[in-house]
Amino acid sequence: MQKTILITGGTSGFGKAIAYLFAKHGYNIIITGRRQERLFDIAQDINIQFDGIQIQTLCFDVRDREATIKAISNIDKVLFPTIDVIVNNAGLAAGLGTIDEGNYADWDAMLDTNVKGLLNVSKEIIPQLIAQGFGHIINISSIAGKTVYPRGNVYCASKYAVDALTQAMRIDLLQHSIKVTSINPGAAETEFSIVRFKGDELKAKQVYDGFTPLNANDIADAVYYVANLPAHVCINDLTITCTTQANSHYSIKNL
Ligand code: NDP
Ligand code: 8X3
Repeated sequence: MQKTILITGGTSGFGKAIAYLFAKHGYNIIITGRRQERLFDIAQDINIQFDGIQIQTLCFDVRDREATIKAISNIDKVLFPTIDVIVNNAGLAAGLGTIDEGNYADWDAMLDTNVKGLLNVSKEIIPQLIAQGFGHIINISSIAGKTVYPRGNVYCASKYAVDALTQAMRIDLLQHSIKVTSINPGAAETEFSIVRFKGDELKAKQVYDGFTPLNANDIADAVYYVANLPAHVCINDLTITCTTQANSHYSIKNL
């Protein structure tokens, strides 16, 4: 039977690349995001490029619990009888400043999206995984969830929470044969820094000056690898950086 992957944050960056890669390999795709037009365009393009797969788009904000419940309940059970893989990818950093410079709106956006949004989606999907007796939850954390870096404060805290939740989910879902994996990327050039710097594209570009960062396809490849191992094998935790970045502190730019 054809497998299905649900990817949150499928309108850009990692999520979009994951959708294309899994579609290329014959998975049915469910992508979510807030930007309806992008969801529509991506679904249309995937349908044109890849024959024989089903695709559904769900437009909602993961911070909105009621909208999340409604959207997940709208998944077409006939087209998608199983959910084999879910990638909790929707997330963001908002701002980069010392703790005294932070603002409540940015803190809420990061914690509500990266932590509570991940929980909202997971809570709505996990019953189906339990009923199936299999499934794989892949949480996109970050190297920021492994080591705190200057001015990263609340973003790092949100990713430390993702790391803790990944470990906790793995324990709680062991009895149901559900795999839980954390993928922890280092610097990757997507829309991430444009969002972090609130549309300042020049500032975003400067983050990647002087080295070759990861790109979205690198992370999609890793997700595909961990999602397609034998049933008895689970990669628990995978940290990936570009060759010129050792961790949150050390890269070729600051040696
Ligand atoms: P992008 O900004 O390119 O993509 C983020 C995605 O998340 C978009 O599809 C966006 O969709 C979605 N999203 C954001 N907020 C919400 C929300 N409230 N509700 C629903 N969807 C939302 O960034 P990346 O692809 O780089 O980021 C993906 C994940 O990877 C994030 O969790 C990020 O923290 C993490 N990460 C990124 C790294 C990097 O350097 N790029 C490194 C390590 C981790 P839309 O706007 O349409 O809602
Ligand atoms: C995104 C990568 O290094 O900006 O999680 O935290 S970093």
